[in-house]
Amino acid sequence: MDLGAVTKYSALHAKPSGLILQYGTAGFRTKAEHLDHVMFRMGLLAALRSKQTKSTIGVMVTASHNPEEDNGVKLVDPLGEMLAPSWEEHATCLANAEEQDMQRVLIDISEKEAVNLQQDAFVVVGRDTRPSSEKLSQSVIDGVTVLGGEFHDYGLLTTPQLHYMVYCRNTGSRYGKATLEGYYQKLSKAFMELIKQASCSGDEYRSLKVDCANGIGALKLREMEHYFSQGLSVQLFNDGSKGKLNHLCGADFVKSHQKPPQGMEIKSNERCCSFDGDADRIVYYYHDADGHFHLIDGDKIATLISSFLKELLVEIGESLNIGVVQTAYANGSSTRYLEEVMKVPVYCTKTGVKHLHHKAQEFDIGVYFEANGHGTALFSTAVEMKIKQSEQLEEKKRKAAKMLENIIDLFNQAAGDAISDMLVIEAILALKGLTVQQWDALYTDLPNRQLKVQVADRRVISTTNAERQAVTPPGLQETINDLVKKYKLSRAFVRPSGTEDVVRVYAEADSQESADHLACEVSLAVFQLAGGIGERPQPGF
Ligand code: NG1
Ligand code: ZN
Repeated sequence: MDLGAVTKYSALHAKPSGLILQYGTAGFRTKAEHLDHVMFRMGLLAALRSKQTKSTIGVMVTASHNPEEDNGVKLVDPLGEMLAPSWEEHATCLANAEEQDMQRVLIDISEKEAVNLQQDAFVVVGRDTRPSSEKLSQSVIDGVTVLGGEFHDYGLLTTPQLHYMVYCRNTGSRYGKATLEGYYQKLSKAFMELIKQASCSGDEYRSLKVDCANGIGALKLREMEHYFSQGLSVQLFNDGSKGKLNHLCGADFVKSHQKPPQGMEIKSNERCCSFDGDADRIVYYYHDADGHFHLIDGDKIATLISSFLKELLVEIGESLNIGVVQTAYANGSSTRYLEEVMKVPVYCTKTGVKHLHHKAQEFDIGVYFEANGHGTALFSTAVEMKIKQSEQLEEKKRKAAKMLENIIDLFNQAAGDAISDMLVIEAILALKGLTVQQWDALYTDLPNRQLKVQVADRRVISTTNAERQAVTPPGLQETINDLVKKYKLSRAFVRPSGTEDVVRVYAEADSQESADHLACEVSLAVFQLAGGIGERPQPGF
């Protein structure tokens, strides 16, 4: 390690003194102008991680659904997974080191992790469409090269596409070719093969309106659409030609405001979906004949996908197991439906896809989705073995095995992916002959409300039981329990956000009015017991 060069180049990406940032659920995320030094240092860290794992590491420059002025960075581990926890700590240490301590921190990390500094390093870099992203990704590359690492800059990519590239490169291309062309071909081929089997693929299954959040999803979907246009025609809105990224549009806006995005004309019963700013989340929705808006969120997506996969497993007649993984934000109706009607085991983990991903790996088929639309399905080698042996099976079973094989190919197993989830959903709807209303009618969501509360230090709130109960500050959970008792079919919880400096409050109940009241009362309790700052939460928010 040429420490002299590190010091020299680091000075060109100097850290504003006093700035402290945390590697959170989604990496580092803040105003773009504060991130240059973080990017350079994440380039250094990615090179070290690559040397240690003797594998390609990915670095993605994006702030997902956050405002256009923000940016962020996260590292992608060899199998397309989120960075290992001990390295998240190194990331935080390195990002917060003052200039004069940089050498020491780098040596510390290398020693702790037994990094062979002579080893080659290879890092792939991708970025979203934010104006700040190009320059910031150049800073990442500076960091990689200072440590003698090589790199490939993919330029503009969705986050899941970068995960895919990393996965392909580390599995000797068995999974797919590590190019955009490879990604488009793999997914489109699987999609076209799947829908060939649909008996009822009338016109209504063939078109979909997509709100691209004015982000990278628009560019990539446009590049891809001609690969699958024989099976599905997509109409793109908020494609970035006019509006601002994530502003009044995109999956996060639609989910949290429970209303359609701006810039999209919706006729009754038309199937629509929204991506977020880096295209790793997707939610569906439609307007019914009375003009009412219906949201189909990650929970209902998980329900559709897991019920279809369960049917395929029954068809094959195997005792392979399937499980669904959710977070505390999952609508109570979805959990009840999955457990009681579909008889699928459901597990709850902490917020953040890495937790869900980890749990989902315990099953032969693990379907995981956050309510906000971030998720995928994972398949064990036992499932793949079964498919391989299916040649000897009777016709009907062989067909189910073939579908399963195409679905595995269609899911980007490395990460939740809006494009791949969209194609899976469209294929299932066509195969099952389901309209968007029929899908929506599987169960009725409990009315719910999510709010944010500002507190002086959100760490005063600690939680247990997959974030469903507050342990500190004292008295908060008891207060929440008392408030919840006042409403029917109600539930509420609070947790500190891992990506923003706020406490999140969630409430659901039998009516929207009750959910709104409960959320407001719980917010007030947080404000009073956890050191609220600024304006007191008001009814009516
Ligand atoms: P935080 O800020 O920790 O609530 C949010 C989302 C997560 C996840 C991360 C990463 C909610 C309630 N929270 O986390 O699900 O997507 O961002 O982007 O949607
Ligand atoms: Zn995202």
